[in-house]
Order: sequence, then C-alpha cells, then structure tokens
Amino acid sequence: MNIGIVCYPTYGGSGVLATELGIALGEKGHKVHFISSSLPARLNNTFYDNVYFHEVRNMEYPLFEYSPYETALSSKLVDVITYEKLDILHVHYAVPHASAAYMTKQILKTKGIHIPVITTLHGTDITLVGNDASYAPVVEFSINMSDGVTAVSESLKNDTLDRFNITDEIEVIYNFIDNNKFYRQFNPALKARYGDPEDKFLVHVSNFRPVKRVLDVLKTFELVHETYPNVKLLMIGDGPERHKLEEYCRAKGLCNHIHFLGKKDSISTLLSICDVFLMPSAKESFGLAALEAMACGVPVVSSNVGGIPEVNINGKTGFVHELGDISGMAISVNKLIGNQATWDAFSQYCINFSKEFDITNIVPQYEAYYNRIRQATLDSVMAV
Ligand code: GMT
Repeated sequence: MNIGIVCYPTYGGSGVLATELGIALGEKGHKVHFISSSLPARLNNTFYDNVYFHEVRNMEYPLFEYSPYETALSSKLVDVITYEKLDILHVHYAVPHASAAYMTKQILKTKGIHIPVITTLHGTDITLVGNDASYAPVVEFSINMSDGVTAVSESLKNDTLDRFNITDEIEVIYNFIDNNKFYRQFNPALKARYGDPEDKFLVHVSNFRPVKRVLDVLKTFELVHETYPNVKLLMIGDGPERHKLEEYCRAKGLCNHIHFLGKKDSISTLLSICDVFLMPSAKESFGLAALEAMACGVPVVSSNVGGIPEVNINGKTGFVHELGDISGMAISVNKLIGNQATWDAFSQYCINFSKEFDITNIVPQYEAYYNRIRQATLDSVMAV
C-alpha cells in the first residue's frame, strides 16, 4: 500500500508512535510518505527502506500574526496524494491534522480522487487541547468526517465518546514498542557515570509539560531519599517545567542526587540501568514511555489516570496511585527497591507483559484496519 502519515515531528508520544509505525510499515514493503513541518525526530537522518519525507513549508507574510499551518499542510497533502498516488492517509493527533485532512479530501474529491482518511487520537488532542472551546467544534466535526478513527486505549475511546458527539465506531489499537530495541541491556560502565554500583536509580522520561506533573517526580524522590540515601534520579527529556525542577532541587539540596540528561534519542540503555520508572501524570491516554521502561525490565510507579492502568497493572508491573499521592508513590518505590525478590518478580512481569504490545502484534492491526477502511471507501465510491 502507498500510505501517507501526518504527525508532529517532535519528541511527543504521538510523533514517536507515528514514526515507528511508518518505519515498520516500510520494512514490511509498504511505501510510506511522512508529511510534517520538519523531519520527525525518530527518522534521524537514517535511511529507511520505502520511507519518504515531505516537508510542509509554512509561508511567512507580514500580514500574518500567525502563519496558517493548517492551510499549508492541506495544500501539501493535495500535492503528495495526487502525485505520489497515495492509497490512504493516516493522521496522528486530531489538532489540526484531522481538519487539514478533511479539507484535503474535499479538494481532491473535486478532482475525482477519493482518499480514505484515518485519524488516530493520542491523548491531549481529546482530553486537553481538543476539548477546549477554541477547538472543540472543529475537532468533533473532523473526527466524524474521518473514514476511520482509532484511539490508543479503551480509556481514550471512552473519553472521546464522553466529551464529543461521535457518530462512528472508534477502534482501539494500543501503542506498541519493538522488543528487539527495548530490552534490558545492563551496562555497569554507564551506571558508573551517574552513581555507585549499589545505588538504586529512579527514572522519569517526558517532555516536562505541566500535564506530566514533574514536580511530583522530585517530591516522590525526596521522600524515597529520606529512607534510601543511596537513591539517584535520572530526569530524561526537557520542556517548560524544567526550570521549576532545577529551582526545587537547588532549594532542597538534592542536586547531587539528580541528573538532568536532556533529550535523548536512544534510551533503552539508560532505562536498563534503572530500578523504578515514575509517571505521576495528570492525564495520560496510554503512557508509551512507561511501556518502554517496562520492556527494559523497569517496574512503574504511576498515577491511575486515563489509560495508565491498562498498561501498568497494579501489583504486577508496578503500582498505581490516586493523582498527587506522593507519599503513596514513595511507599511503593520503597517496596520495590527495598526487596530484591519483589523487584525481580515485578521486573520479569514487566518484560513478559510488554511483549503483548510488541510491534509484531500491533502493526498488523493497523494494516488490517487500513484494508478495511480502504475497501469501505472503494465500495462507497462504486455505489454512487
Ligand atoms: O504527552 C506526551 O508526551 C505527548 C502526547 C502526544 O500526543 O504527542 O502523548 C500522547 O500520546 C502518546 C502516544 O499515543 C501516549 O502514549 C501518551 O499517553 C499521550 N499523552 C497524554 O495523554 C498526556
């Protein structure tokens, strides 16, 4: 199949998932065209078979306070779909990709081209941004106008049905990981860069947005540190809340125990030197970062919001807590790092459970869905 994928190019989970999906589809022999404002981070200038990139150039003009990206994207999509003869368009994150896809579809229809559009809902496009009155009517309309809609968890599907008036079925296709890339590969020399062999490492990975509640990570760490002075914290990623974290750890005299590593492309080796992953998010449709940690044998202590409990199975892969329950999360971390046999059992369960979300199980679900939606579009065109 000749597939177009629209996504955000940055380090957000939706862009990561879309890029990994496109690479996997390319490996399976499909032709994949990424259409985005810049090269998606995980494409990384590496050459991947059957994978192409089309940059959306957004024109500056003195009249524009904000350049209309959605218009530039739709125009680019018309061009790519027409000249690359795409069979299907798959857009990730509804805002504004689903409405740009709708506009594209309407333009192409006038030229006799009928492109099926699939929208994948990722999380904040429903629970935070898309739900805001400034976007909601457009989001609802463009979801309903998509030929197929998928959500990355049951929780996100239910959130979408609760918040919007949705007329069609939403298919749940979970996030995935490649267990050949994410697996425990313990490297003592890497651990030695950040601490001593007997130290325990907590880790957090995100884009440090308010929704991630990164200060809860530090406060949980602070409590754990009172019981286990040999604990360290690795903070991977970057974003708007970072300055608050740095101020907090300076004020509390914790800086010697916390390492801010910034954005990292290949984190499997870093995760593998860690003992517990912290995810105290206020909203989380799935928690791809937690799944990546689990695949590396790292148990997860998290909040119980959104789709997290579908991934982090309480008492098996880690522990889930009410939002903001810092002392509860610290107690759970202590249980895990304070008893080797407990940690071993959780770690092994994480590795086994993560395999249910392996790329080889999930990508065929997307392929089957593409075929179904494409056939339905062909049938409806033939029926006219
Ligand atoms: O919050 C992020 O890290 C980015 C965000 C996005 O849409 O780019 O991630 C969302 O999509 C991921 C992939 O489907 C999910 O694993 C994350 O749970 C989800 N984030 C939220 O719902 C806050």
